Amino acid sequence: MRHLPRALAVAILVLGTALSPTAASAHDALLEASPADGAALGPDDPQVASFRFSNDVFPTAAFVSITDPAGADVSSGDVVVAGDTVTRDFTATTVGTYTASYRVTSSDGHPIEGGVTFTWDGPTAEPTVDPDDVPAEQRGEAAAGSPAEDDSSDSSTVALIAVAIAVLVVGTAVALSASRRRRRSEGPSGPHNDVD
Ligand SMILES: [Cu+2]
Repeated sequence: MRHLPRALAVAILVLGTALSPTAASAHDALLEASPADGAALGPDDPQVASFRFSNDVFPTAAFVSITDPAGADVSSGDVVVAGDTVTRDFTATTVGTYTASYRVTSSDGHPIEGGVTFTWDGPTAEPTVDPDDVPAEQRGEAAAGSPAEDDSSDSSTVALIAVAIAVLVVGTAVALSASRRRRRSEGPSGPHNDVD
């Protein structure tokens, strides 16, 4: 498979050299990349990588691929060659650094390759949320570190205090009603008067 484009390229190179003495003097250069190298894409930016060269590229041997932060290929659809520009769609779903690479046959018959890296910031700011803004229960589930332990001991202390207050309230109510009952049943000639 790899030999066919190369043989074609060599044939075109020979032909091009024969027709024009200056054709092979220098191979084409990348003039513009989109996204630009180092660019930061937002959620509304088009998910298309394109490369524009100093000359038309050969449509039969043009490759463009885009990889996500984990190195997985997230290119979609076909490589589209339009004159001096090659484009390909991609689908970004993971926040992080992406690489868009190209390999095309330049007009002098030489393969040229390169690429750019850019970041995709994602649809929401969730990954950069301050940990303090996350509810304690979620943090406790997410990590078993010391902050989570502190949170759970805090909440169990609160629970203990709540139980203690409940016991106190119920106990006081029971004691009050018990003493009220006792006073009612004892009356003026109760045991206390006998002791006196
Ligand atoms: Cu060249």
